[in-house]
Amino acid sequence: MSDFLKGYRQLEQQQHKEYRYETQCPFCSMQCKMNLYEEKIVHRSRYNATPDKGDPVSGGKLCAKGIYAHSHAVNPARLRTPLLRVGQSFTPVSWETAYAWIREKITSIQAQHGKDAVGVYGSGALTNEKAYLLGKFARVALETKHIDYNGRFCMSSAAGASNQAFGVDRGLTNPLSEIPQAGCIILAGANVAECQPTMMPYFRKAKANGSKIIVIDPRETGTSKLADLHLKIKPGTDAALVNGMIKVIVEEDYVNHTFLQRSVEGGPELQSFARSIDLCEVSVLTGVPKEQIIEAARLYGKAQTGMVFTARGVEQHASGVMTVRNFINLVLLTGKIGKSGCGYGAITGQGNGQGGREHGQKADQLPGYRLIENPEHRKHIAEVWEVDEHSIPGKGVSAYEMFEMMERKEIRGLIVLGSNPVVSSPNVNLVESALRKLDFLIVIDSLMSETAALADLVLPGSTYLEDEGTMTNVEGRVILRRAVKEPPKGTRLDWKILCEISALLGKERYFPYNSAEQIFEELRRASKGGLANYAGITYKRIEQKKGVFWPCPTVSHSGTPRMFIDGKFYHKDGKARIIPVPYQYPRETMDENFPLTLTTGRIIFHYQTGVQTRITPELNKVAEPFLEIHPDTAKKLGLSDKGKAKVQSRRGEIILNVKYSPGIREDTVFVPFHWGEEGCVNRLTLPELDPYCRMPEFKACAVRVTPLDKEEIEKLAEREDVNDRKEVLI
Ligand SMILES: Nc1nc2c(c(=O)[nH]1)N[C@H]1C(S)=C(S)[C@@H](COP(=O)(O)OP(=O)(O)OC[C@H]3O[C@@H](n4cnc5c(=O)[nH]c(N)nc54)[C@H](O)[C@@H]3O)O[C@H]1N2
Ligand SMILES: Nc1nc2c(c(=O)[nH]1)N[C@H]1C(S)=C(S)[C@@H](COP(=O)(O)OP(=O)(O)OC[C@H]3O[C@@H](n4cnc5c(=O)[nH]c(N)nc54)[C@H](O)[C@@H]3O)O[C@H]1N2
Ligand code: SF4
Ligand SMILES: [Mo]
Repeated sequence: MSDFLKGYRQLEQQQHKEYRYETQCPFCSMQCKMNLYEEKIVHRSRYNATPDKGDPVSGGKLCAKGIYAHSHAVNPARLRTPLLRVGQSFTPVSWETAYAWIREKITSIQAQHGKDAVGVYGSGALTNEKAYLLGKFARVALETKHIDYNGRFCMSSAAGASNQAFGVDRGLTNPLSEIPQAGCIILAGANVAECQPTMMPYFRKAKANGSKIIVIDPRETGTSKLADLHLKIKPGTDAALVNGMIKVIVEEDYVNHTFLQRSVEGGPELQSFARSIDLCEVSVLTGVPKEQIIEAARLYGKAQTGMVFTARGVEQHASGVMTVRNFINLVLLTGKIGKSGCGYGAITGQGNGQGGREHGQKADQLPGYRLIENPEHRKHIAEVWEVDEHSIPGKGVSAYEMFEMMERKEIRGLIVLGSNPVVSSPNVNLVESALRKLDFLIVIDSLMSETAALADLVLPGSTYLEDEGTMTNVEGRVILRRAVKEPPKGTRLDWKILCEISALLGKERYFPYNSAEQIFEELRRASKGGLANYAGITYKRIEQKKGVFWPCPTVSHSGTPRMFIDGKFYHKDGKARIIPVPYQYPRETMDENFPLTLTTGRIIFHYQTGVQTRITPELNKVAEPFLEIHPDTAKKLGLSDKGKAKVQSRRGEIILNVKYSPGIREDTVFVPFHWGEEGCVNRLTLPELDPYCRMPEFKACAVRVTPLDKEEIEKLAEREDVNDRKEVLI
């Protein structure tokens, strides 16, 4: 060994350090706890994540995304300095320069065009503290009514339906630990195996206990493999399918009459509506054989206990609220709620999909699920915020509608925290155009997302390793994530950035926090008495109890793992609501030009718009955007497996790799939404919005799929060649 090498080895030994961080995965709503080990050798670090065996939620497991989650946070691609656009490119600038620019932009745009000319766009990935702060930042620092967030695209229809039916919206009415006690489980438009992989053992255990599992999905998935009955439904027809099931439940009398009489409004109307349903018609509409509809109804109806879960497959439709209400109708009609192994669950998606929708980053909302237009609610929050009640702006518009306002130049400046709408919004061609029209776009992100790439100013924010705060998981359990690392040099904590911008606008006295915990303490007071009541939750209690379920009104209250015990709901009269749900067709009709239904969703290795997972080689294995299509359909169209196809809707077109999948319906194709630019499926999706909650119709639009013509093949080859050369240069 040379002297140099010997010296280096010695140095390695001297400087070899090992750290263990107790953290949790930043991705999906399971929020699995983990130990992250860092082995530091001279200037290099090696990381290794292992599950926390004591985690009551994940049962001591992690999926691949969790194992590699640290990769995006410690990635060399991490942004390290504010970047200001100069012409077509970015120039690194100091925080002082960035802040001077921000002050000038915000004050001049608001002076010229009014306070509401600046908007804020938040995220269900943010901690409760940041989501709460962002809502306050918009209303108090910017004094704008325009704030909304990516959760609008996520489970807003389930939230709307739960509020209407139960008078409150908590994703799961029961803890996960009760799943194995359910005699029958319905998973509707939910691909748990890929989207919440560590939740699967609960379903496996249920199955081992004899539970019957019904999966409703147009495709075979990892989840449908578990099913005793897989209803391979036509996208967008779930409400009709449920009507068919309700008919059987009413006619064969699996109805819980005592429960209906005591705890539910609307029972008789639904029962008489059910009698008018024609099962043959339902079968034609949904593409599900009549016998299967009857079997599903009997399995669920006869079971002593049962749980119904919905996810984005049934929720991301322009009639999402009513469809979810029909699934809740099933639950209420049979009285399968409020008991062990009996309940309803909208499986939340983002890490803080639940908490993110409770504390004021929605256009119509104040913290604790309060309503911005309710005078009493405004009064309570004004007191906590120490502002004049009248200074709190009114209700703004929903996420997609904000982009429409930008397109019309009614919103002229936007601040984005924790989202990548250029890839995740429906009809992104409009979103891109709208963002380009802005006088300023500020994006706070730790990585250069497609949206950040369009910004005028990018601020390097924080990741889960640096950011302390609470997240409310899929069960409604509030858990605490401690910060384990200092923000890398040049970056700042998101919540500090918001406080600093508030100070620039002369509002520092309303943002006096020194820690995330102080923000949480204020959130507790703000949520007190609200539906999502966190008043009794403290950091200490969360740590002691491994999470506290809301509502938790006082520090002596033990939290609420199961909702609606004894059939008591949150409407004033204590009753739940059921109503007939006449079937509505998907907004876009298939015709000879656009004959196939496109539905969209996820795969296990990527998270959302892929910003955090595409940069991880281990996760980026399925690197190419693809189109899942039935081989018979593909062959009729002249498409070969692994070849290319052009997919066109009435709004745009993209080119994708073909993936034969005998498990998908022949009239349906599926594309994941994890890629931007040319692979972005949201160039095709349509911006039809649900009338109640403004959820877009991500899960059903009409498309045409064709092979590429000669010219397109040549163009693609040219592009791929350029991309290859780019990689060589890098
Ligand atoms: N790997 C991974 N996990 C994730 C995420 C991710 O991006 N990647 N994102 C997280 C987030 S934010 C969310 S919201 C959740 C989403 O979790 P899910 O909602 O489970 O995921 P999706 O793939 O969007 O949709 C679920 C299923 O709905 C089916 N489907 C499509 N259209 C219809 C329809 O009309 N009716 C019915 N019944 N089914 C239909 C699709 O075929 C798909 O299998 O996942 C979370 N977890
Ligand atoms: N076609 C189609 N479109 C969809 C869906 C679908 O099923 N089909 N699903 C919809 C759903 S359910 C969702 S939830 C949305 C998700 O859509 P988005 O929220 O737009 O997607 P993400 O990839 O999660 O974007 C998060 C961005 O914020 C950054 N980020 C994450 N956490 C933090 C943080 O704590 N601080 C800061 N500063 N930055 C952070 C990430 O680096 C990333 O750039 O997409 C929706 N769009
Ligand atoms: S992505 Fe979800 S299931 Fe996977 S490790 Fe992270 S939190 Fe757990
Ligand atoms: Mo989501």
